[in-house]
Amino acid sequence: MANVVIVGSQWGDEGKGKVVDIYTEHADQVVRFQGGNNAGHTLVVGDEKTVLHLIPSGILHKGKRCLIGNGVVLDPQVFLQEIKQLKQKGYLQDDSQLVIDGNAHIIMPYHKAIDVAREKKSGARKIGTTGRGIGPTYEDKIGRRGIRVADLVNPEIFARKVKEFLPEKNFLLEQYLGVAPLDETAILEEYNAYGQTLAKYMGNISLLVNNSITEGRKVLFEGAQGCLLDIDHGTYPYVTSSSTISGSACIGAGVGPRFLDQVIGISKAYVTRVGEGPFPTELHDEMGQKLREAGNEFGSTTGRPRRCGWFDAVALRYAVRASGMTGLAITKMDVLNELETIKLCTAYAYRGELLEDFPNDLEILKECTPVYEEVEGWQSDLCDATSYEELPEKAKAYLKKLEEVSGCPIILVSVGPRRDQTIQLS
Ligand code: 2SA
Ligand code: GDP
Ligand code: MG
Repeated sequence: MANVVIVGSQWGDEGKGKVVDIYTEHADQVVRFQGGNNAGHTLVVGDEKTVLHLIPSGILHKGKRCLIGNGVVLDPQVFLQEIKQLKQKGYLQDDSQLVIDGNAHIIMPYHKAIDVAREKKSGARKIGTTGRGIGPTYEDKIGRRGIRVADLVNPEIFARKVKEFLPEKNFLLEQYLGVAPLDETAILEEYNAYGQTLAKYMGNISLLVNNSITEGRKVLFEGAQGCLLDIDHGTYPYVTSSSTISGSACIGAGVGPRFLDQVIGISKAYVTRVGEGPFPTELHDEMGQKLREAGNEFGSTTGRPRRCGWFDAVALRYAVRASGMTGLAITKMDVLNELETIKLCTAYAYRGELLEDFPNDLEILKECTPVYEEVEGWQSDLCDATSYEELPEKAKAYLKKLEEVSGCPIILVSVGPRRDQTIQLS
């Protein structure tokens, strides 16, 4: 296997965690390069379910190095808690398996407080964030007033930065957002303790990744959220605050684009979205409810019910283009098992026009309605299928159709949450 970037090709929760876990077998290192603990990546091995928010989804494989790149924003409390839980389950017995880049930015208590208070104040205009402080942390990174992992592990620098930044944050919290200010001493005490525990995991990810590639070892880059949540290419402002497309792997891990060989986009056999923002194929009826129940569509981080809708080829073609996808993994085929007929959107209708390309103007997207094709369902259980040949003809026909309308080859099909419920086509 080559160096592979895995990204979500919808609005997140496509099953990236599961696919990364499977591909880890062929890789030496797995790197997260953007986002933070807004992500929830679920792995199911046998009967054991693990939900990861920060630590790369390769961590269940002994001896595979898991790296958190400079592009990630890190909540140290969540990071340490995740380490503890993995160790309790018998994973991560060797601490050198996990490395976090010194330049990754720290999510501070004021970032979380600002995120939550801003959403509350926005009322109906809210984004529907996870409330984990992601946006405010990236704002400070770009504004050059961030605190990085390397600062956190150095108590002097950390104290100087907190003293410098906290008054402005408290002013915003108290005077504009109307919530309680935060106490400097309490922050220093809590975060100094995190810094000490975390120090042993700090390293230089760009160096580790590039050395590995130069030595001919393979690297898997694990994206979080999905292409349509990208800060530049997504449905702005209803997006996350990082770049979620494949190119982000270069920036968030410090590696040149010439080393990225393949880009695998993960897509459900239908679509979900959590949070606000336009979603042309959303189903507000019983069918939407049915998909939510059959697919257990609830946020892996917040538990929020996910909005559900039919497969959207217009959005997928856009994601394939923006990320330069070389292959698709189609997940959750089994969720459609019982349906008599299945719809898929192949174009949008907009003021009497037919749009085949995803509009990059949100005002247009908001008015788009889906143009559907309808196909017959297979109405049988796919959960135990272990090869493409075993799939019912109608399931194969649906996959062929998805391939045709997305313009990208399907290389993996997932028929259940477990690791073994996976069919690899190439
Ligand atoms: P944020 O918190 O600033 O990143 O939120 C901004 C938007 O990004 C969406 N977002 C997500 N969408 C899908 N899944 C995500 N992870 C969790 C999961 C979500 C959960 O795995 O289920 O548990 O609710 C994720 N993270 C961010 C978010 O909904 C906003 O639309
Ligand atoms: P991620 O953020 O892209 O890693 O996805 P999440 O973990 O947030 O959400 C995907 C959910 O679908 C998780 O609960 C997975 O266990 C589950 N899942 C993944 N693939 C399949 C599949 O093929 N079938 C079913 N039924 N569930 C799946
Ligand atoms: Mg998720």
